[in-house]
Amino acid sequence: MKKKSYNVAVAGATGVVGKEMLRVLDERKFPVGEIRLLASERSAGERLAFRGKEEVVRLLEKETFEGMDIGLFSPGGKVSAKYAPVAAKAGCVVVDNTSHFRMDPDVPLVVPEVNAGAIAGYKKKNIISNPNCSTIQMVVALKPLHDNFKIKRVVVSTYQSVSGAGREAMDELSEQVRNIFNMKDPPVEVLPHQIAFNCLPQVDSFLEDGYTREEAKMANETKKIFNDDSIKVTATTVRVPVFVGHSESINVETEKGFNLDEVREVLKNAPGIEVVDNPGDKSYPTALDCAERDEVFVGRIRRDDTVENGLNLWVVSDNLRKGAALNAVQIAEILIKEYL
Ligand code: NAP
Ligand code: 12T
Repeated sequence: MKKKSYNVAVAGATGVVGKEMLRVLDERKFPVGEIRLLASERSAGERLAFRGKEEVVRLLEKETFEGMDIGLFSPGGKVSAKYAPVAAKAGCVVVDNTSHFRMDPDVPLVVPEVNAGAIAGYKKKNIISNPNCSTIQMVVALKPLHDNFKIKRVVVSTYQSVSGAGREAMDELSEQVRNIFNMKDPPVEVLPHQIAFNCLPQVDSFLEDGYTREEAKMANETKKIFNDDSIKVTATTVRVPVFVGHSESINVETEKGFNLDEVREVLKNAPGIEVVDNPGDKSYPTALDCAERDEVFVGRIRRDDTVENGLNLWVVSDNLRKGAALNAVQIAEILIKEYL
């Protein structure tokens, strides 16, 4: 017998991703029985509203997952590493937003529009990973192109908002702007340099080879999600002084030839995509327009005639929604429909 409702634990509920999870669960009428909001001792005891009711935030501990069916996790990589397996063992299927389990071969890495079928593999560990925000919006846009024209190589540069780095980074941008207008020194504590009126070619930390972890995630996760190691991806990830919404300039080379009308058609018909591309009308996606929206927006569609079968795209999405909370809740919806 199917359950009528499911008990949902939100780990990291007070964070920017966790709060978005609560909004998305409510908006999409997810059949929530009990909701359990979890955070650190810093916020335990605080109240957050869910479906018009005040809920008390509890301390995330080993025992807090008893009786829970689904865990939506965004408490940071270290906390997920420790507690996702605890929740999973207690029978709570975890959808984890951190990078910790993404490349684990026994954990599916899922974007429903691309590889919903992979969810079946959750049974090995009772954990499913949500990909990185920058990867999610890119693979949604690439999926119809890969299906129709087979992608050989991708060169991507990102323009990532500060909300990707959490609540403290958003506060830091606000405070820097305020201080600068008041002739005071801007605080630099969360992001690696001043972000106000600046662009930083660093998201996450550096690896030995000169790439950042964010850049490596985009390449590795894309291969895993498409289940295709032949797709070459090279990325430059950049933090920009935007609060919400990641933008990406994506250059694609395909195996098969295409004409631009076909490209527009397959993008328009693909799930989760909205094409906004009318240059005559100054019409293209921007982060401000895409914030609080669910779709992945694609514009500036044009041929790159410096290579055979080259294409340029501008892809924008709300990193807290499709890039995090919405994708996680979509996974949970498939879980309850097909498996729980
Ligand atoms: P945030 O705004 O800084 O929030 C962090 C949340 O984690 C808060 O609820 C915080 O609770 C909680 N937390 C921190 N340490 C904890 C602990 N020891 N025990 C329990 N809870 C703890 O950050 P965020 O932007 O929401 O992101 C959090 C995580 O999600 C990060 O790991 C990040 O990698 C991941 N993320 C993924 C994507 C994606 O690409 N899919 C996008 C953004 C973020 P307190 O209020 O108690 O501090
Ligand atoms: N460092 O989930 O800082 O892997 O924007 C997401 C966002 C890691 C992740 C960021 C990050 C992740 C950021």
